[in-house]
Amino acid sequence: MKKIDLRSDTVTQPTDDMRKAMAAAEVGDDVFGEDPSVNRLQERMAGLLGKEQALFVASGTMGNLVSILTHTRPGDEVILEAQSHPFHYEFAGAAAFGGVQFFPVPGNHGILDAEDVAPAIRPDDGHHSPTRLICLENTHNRGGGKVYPLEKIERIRALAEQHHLVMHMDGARLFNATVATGIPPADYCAPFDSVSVCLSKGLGCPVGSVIAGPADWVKEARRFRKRLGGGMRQAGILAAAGLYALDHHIDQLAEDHRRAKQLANALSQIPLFEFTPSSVETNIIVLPIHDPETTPAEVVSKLQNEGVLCVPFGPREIRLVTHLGITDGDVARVIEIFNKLFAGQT
Ligand code: TLP
Repeated sequence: MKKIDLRSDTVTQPTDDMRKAMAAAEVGDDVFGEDPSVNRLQERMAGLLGKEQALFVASGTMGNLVSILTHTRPGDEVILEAQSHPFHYEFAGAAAFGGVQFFPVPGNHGILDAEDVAPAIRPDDGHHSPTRLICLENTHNRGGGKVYPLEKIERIRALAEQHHLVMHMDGARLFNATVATGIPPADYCAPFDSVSVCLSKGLGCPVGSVIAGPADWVKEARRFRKRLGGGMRQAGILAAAGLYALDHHIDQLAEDHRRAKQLANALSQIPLFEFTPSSVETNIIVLPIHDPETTPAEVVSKLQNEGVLCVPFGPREIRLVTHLGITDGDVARVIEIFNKLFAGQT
């Protein structure tokens, strides 16, 4: 039985053409700054994101960590959304390696307004650790792939400037946001001092993320990357996958979004999972389970027995993610299996 893997957009296999591009990559020692493929990827990403320079890093987690370490000093406070990836899934790296404290603020499906952020900014007095950085996530993973409205980001930026704070975007899925809205990546990144973008999610690369910001900031970030053991050598083999993905895999994200919406429309008709399908804006579906007797683990296990993989995503939810490896036929099959297993259940 063919498995249909909707656990994450991280599960993609590199395509044959991507593997060919990797095999043919020109490489050098990147700790010496001599890997032509890494340098090309960094220059290209800096241009796309509208920043002076960019730096290839091993993962999205490393991208956020290096960025936070570069922006802060031990004892600083970072404002981020309460469901954000660094707060939930990054093993408290900023606290463990940087002595940084998080101030998590609940948003609406992961999206914060300036009015939510303002009360979390510490007064400059003898009682509080200084707020230094605001991190926003676009698209928001635990928010169900929500796209950040640019006006909200710009209002938060104005607030940050009033308080002399810097801003970082966890743009693990930034290209999903740009494809969904038509907003160019550089416009989305302009209100931020730094950004982190993953190549290993919807873009379908096996490994890698890129962070970007001002040249002096990237110089410092390069030191933190090395300190964390992230100075890679002939990393051009990986960067070549990134360059290939920028050419071939950005536009297809629209197909992932179309398939996620089709799936959401069908699943929302099953009473057990009823929800507003228009809330699905990109490639992530967070599906609520209404029956208190049915656990996410049970739903996941029943689906797994039929060859459909997804993950529990909270006490009452499961998550399904479309990606490069999911076809229209897969979506039709998943809908069929959901109906077979759950249509009669409320
Ligand atoms: N997210 C993964 C899991 O860790 C939850 C997933 O399957 O969605 N920022 C965001 C918004 C992310 O969703 C992720 C990965 C990361 C950062 C970290 O990227 P990696 O996995 O490359 O360290």
